This record gives sequence, structure tokens and C-alpha cells, in this order.
Amino acid sequence: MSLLQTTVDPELILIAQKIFDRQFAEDPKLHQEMDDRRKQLMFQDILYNFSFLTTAVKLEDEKIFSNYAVWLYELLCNLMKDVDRDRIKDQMVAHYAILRRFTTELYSEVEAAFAGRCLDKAIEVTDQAVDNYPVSQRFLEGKHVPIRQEYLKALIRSDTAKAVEIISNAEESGIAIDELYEDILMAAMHEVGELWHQNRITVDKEHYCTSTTQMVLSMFYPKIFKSPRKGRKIVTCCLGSELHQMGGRMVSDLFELHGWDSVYLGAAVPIPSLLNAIEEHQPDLAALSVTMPQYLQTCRDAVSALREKFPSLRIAVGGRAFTTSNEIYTRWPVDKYAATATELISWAEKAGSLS
Ligand code: B12
Repeated sequence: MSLLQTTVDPELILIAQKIFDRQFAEDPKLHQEMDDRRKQLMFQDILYNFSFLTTAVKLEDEKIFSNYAVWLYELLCNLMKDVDRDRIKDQMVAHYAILRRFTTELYSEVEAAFAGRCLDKAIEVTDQAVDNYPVSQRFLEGKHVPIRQEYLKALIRSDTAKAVEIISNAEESGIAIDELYEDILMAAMHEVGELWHQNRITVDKEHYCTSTTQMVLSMFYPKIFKSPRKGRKIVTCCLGSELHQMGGRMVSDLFELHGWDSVYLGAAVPIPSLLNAIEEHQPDLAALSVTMPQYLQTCRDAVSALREKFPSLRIAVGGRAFTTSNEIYTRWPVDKYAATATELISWAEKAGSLS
């Protein structure tokens, strides 16, 4: 659907063509993002933008254009789900900046100055509109909500330096590492999942959020590995073809922070390899992380195999998959299910050693 519904002055079509060509020349990535249909619509939308800008200029009401700019931005985000909202913002900001260079061809000197102000404001509101995505109620509850919002905002904008700065500042302000992990980073990653599920962010953005958060976690390693040792050990892993490995990583890191020696085997560990690792490391606790419900069965098999081979080993399970079941762990020979790493740590510290 084109936004344009009226016949247009050929002069305007010529200017629109120049703007269109300029934008593609300055941003070659557009050729990959815009197929022929999108190119056609984009051209027609340039003309439509003129009509809104002209209305704002003639009526001397800047809001008419800035209000339209936000509306258009959200429309484009909905129409181009394969393009990230941050990138659509860049496209629109670039477009308004180019259009600004053509205002003297469109209007009188006085009007062009006013049009320039309208376009500056459109750039400002479009830039802000990137942050207008709905978040879940859960994301707005609990500790450090403003920091987690800021962190998520930095991720959505692919602003790695800002993301690192937010977490560094949070740490310097005295927030404990456990809280940074679970109340900020975990909460932000869960929200990233919600935004992906609602098709509000692209898969590449979701991957970026994950890799950035993993990098952020590594900032704490110098501290985590300096904690006084307790002479206890945990082996953690994910099973089946499970690729979600940040939950297990957090469990492992936070035990390390609390003085345990941790061995994290990572994603998709086969059961025989887990058994080997337990044999080799002789831990006090094995922690199995499952995110995708499809791997619960493998987890149950792993628990049975561990119980049989290492009767005195403590076994804990956790991860998102369990929240989708009817407390399935109560039917398994495990010592503990916990919703979070910190909950498991409190239990493990109290539980002491079996041997
Ligand atoms: C990042 C991510 C990915 C990344 C993972 C990369 C990586 N290196 O880890 C990639 C891109 C690979 C991925 C792939 C997929 N994903 Co994904 N992913 C996510 C996302 C956004 C974040 C996961 C994460 O890092 N969370 C942060 C960690 C810290 O939180 P956590 O895992 O919950 O862990 C905490 C607690 O649960 C607990 N815990 C965890 N383990 C354990 C263990 C023990 C013993 C204890 C006590 C506690 C505990 O403690 C941790 C904190 O302390 C989630 C959203 C979500 N809600 O989690 C979706 C999500 C899990 N993914 C989902 C889906 C659908 C998929 C795919 C099927 C998508 C696809 N079509 O390909 C694939 C499946 C891949 C596979 N085979 O595993 C869905 C699952 C929905 C469902 N029905 O179950 C989710 C929920 C997104 C959504 N909202 O729809 N994903």
C-alpha cells in the first residue's frame, strides 16, 4: 500500500527522485534491504513526506510533521519486520537529513528555514522512538528496574560501549554481582526473548544482545575468581541439543563467586560426557540446566544415570523448561530444583556436604 493518494506535481517527482538516489548512493546497504516493491513504496513515501512537511510549513505547525514522523517510523517497523528497528531509525534519520538539503528547492527562504526545524525535530523524535517498545510487567518489577531498562535500551540500540558503561557504573555504585547478574542481566535477557517472540526485534539483534551480555559477564571474572575458596566443587552443564547456555553460566559463575570451584561444561553435553566429567572432577554438586522443554527427557535420563553411578552426589536442576512443567522435578531423584542460581546457592551452603 502506498501512502500517497493524490496526483503530484512533476517538479516534486524530480526532487523526490534526487532524494531517493542520494539516499541509496550514501547508504548502499539499502539495496539489500529494499526489494523492487519496497523501493517503489519508498519512492512514493518520499512524496507523501513532502505533503506532510508542506502542511506543517504552510500552517507553521512543526508538530504536524514530528507527530507524523513517529507514526511513520512505527508503521515501517511493522511493515519491515526483517529490518531491525534501530536500523529503520537510521534510515529515516538519514532520509530527513537528505530532505533537509532540498528544502530550498521546495520552499521559499523563510519556509525552508521552518522546514529545516521541522526536519530537525523529526530526526530527534525518530531517534527517541527506537525506545518505544512495550515491556512486560515482570520486567518492571523487582530490583534495579531503571538500570535494567537502560541496559536493555543500550542493547536495542546496539550500543555496546553504553551497555558496558551502564553495568560498570552499576558495579561501582556497590550493587552486588549476584544482583547484577540476576536482577539486571538475566531480566534484560528474558525481555530480549519477549521482544523476539513478539517480532519486535530481529534474530540478529537477539544474537547481538546475547553475545554482548556474555561479554559483560566476563567483566566480573577477575573478581569472581578471587573469592576465598570453600573447598567445594560444582559441575554445571546443559544437555541434549540445548544451546541456551547463559543460565548455566550464571549458576557456575555465582557459585565460583561464593567460593566454590566451578567446572562449567557449557551447552549440549552428551550424558556419557557428563558422567566422565563427574568421575574426573568429583564435585559436591551437579547442576543441570534446561531451557527448551524438549530436553527435559534427556535431563531425566541424565539424572537417573548420575543417581545410579554416583549415589552420594547432590543433583540440582533448573532453567526455564521446568517453569513450563507441572513441577516435573518432584517425580525425579533430584536433591533440589531452584528457580535461580542464588536460590540454589542458599540451599547448597546450608545443605553442607553429604560425604
Ligand atoms: C539468548 C537466547 C537464545 C540464544 C542462546 C545463545 C546462548 N549462547 O545461550 C540462541 C539464539 C541460540 C537461541 C536459540 C533458540 N531459542 Co532462544 N532464547 C534466548 C533468550 C532470549 C535468552 C536466554 C538467556 O540467555 N537467558 C538469560 C539466563 C541467565 O536466564 P535463564 O536461562 O533463565 O537462567 C536463570 C534461571 O533460569 C536459572 N537457571 C538456569 N539454569 C539453571 C540450572 C540450575 C541447576 C538452577 C538451580 C537454576 C538455573 O538461573 C539463571 C540465573 O541465575 C530466551 C528468553 C528467555 N526467557 O530466557 C530465548 C528462548 C529461551 N528461546 C526460545 C526459542 C524458541 C529458541 C529457538 C527454538 C529459536 C529457533 N527457532 O531457532 C532456538 C532453540 C535452540 C536450542 N536448540 O537450544 C524461546 C523458548 C520458548 C519455549 N517454548 O520454550 C525463548 C523463551 C524466547 C521466547 N520468549 O519465546 N535462543
